[in-house]
Amino acid sequence: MKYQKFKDSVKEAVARFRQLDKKEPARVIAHLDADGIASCSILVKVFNSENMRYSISIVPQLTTELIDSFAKEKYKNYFFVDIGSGRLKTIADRLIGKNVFIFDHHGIEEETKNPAVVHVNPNVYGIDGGREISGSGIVYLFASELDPKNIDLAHIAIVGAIGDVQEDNGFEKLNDEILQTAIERDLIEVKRGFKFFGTYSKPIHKLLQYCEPKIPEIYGDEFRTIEFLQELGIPHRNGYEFRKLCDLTDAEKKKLASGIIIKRMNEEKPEDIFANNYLLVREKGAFKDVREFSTILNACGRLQKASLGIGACLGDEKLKRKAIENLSIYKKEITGALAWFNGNLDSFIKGDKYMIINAENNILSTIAGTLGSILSKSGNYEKGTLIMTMARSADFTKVSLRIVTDVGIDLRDIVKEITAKAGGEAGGHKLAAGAIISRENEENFIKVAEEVLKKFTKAP
Ligand SMILES: [Mn+2]
Repeated sequence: MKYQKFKDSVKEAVARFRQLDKKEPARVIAHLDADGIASCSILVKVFNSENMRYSISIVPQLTTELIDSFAKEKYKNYFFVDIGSGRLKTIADRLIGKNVFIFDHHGIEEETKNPAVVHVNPNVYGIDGGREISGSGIVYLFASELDPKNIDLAHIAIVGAIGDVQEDNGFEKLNDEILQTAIERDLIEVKRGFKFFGTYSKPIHKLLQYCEPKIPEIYGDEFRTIEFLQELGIPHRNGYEFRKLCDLTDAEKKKLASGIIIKRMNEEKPEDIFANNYLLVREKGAFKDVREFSTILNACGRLQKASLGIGACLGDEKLKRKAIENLSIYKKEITGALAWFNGNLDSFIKGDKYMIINAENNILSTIAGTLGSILSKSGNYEKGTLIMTMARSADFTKVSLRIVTDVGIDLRDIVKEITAKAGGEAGGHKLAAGAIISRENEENFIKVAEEVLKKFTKAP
């Protein structure tokens, strides 16, 4: 029943879309992560086939100020993808006289009665938008309802869902339906294989040296990694070229798997090195593996090169190459952010189970959250530790909050409590929340944040 209602809302959106004057250019606002860019790409494909013009903005979060600036623009038709529900009422109240479409799977601010707003969100019907479908999944359902030829974009929705970490040994419900369609259409194949990242892009010894989960004894040591491969009888080179994990024969992969499991014998789950690999049938290289594809999109969004990511989703070979180059720039940014962090350990605010890091202009504001995520997974902090990172963009300061393993605390509640007292606008969800504040407010915000973080981490 709830699925039927949700799908009816998609049909309703299609009916409303058909009534639009297609000569009017569309205004698209998307979230800057992989799912946002994937959502945007599907919509662009729709606009292209309808001969519609469009203008795109990729944003980290929707502040009231930003919504007001969109409202002032002369467009008539607005599309918010993978973003918008968290500000539903504000958008509805401020984009007066506009047609507004919101395709989102995030939590909803407050329902609106404004009939000019078409809101498609599974959470409205009690479907879990965190697990069952991504923003790009919703845009895909819309696109394929509008024109069945768009069913051939099903794989893009899976790239978005993987980007939003909705895969866990397979997909649930709506995502799984989309995956099955992608398999039937020969767009994706699912193979059980190593869970390591970089099968199609990294030299095998580089991959194993730093892979997750780690391989004891060889971790971080290039020489011992090559030695390990030699002992297994697996050449890491073919002539002058380094081999990749995807180049290994099945027999070599089996030898490698048992070699790794033996090295991991003292770990909790030595054999925890396999996962489903989602492979795009028509792609090769770094775009073959959906996880690598979504990482590239994420990098494009965070370096303000979303157009490269959109081009890659639409199959433009030149933009794909540029998108890969962009990934290495992104990796350098992250390496730089970690180096800055490690060089300034004494300058952070550290509490019993919280830490506040204000990077100011030392890292990109778009990777403040990434730094927090990496630190929270580093194994260097106690379970339940709250990590708040801050960094400046040209016009605001971005705040991100992460936690070391999920202990049931809702990070969005914490950020909301801080912004209620200190100002700024909160966003995000349970395990990755954030805020946008003014630069002048940093000092005051940190003071309030410290009290609130203290309160949330106090032993009961
Ligand atoms: Mn999303």
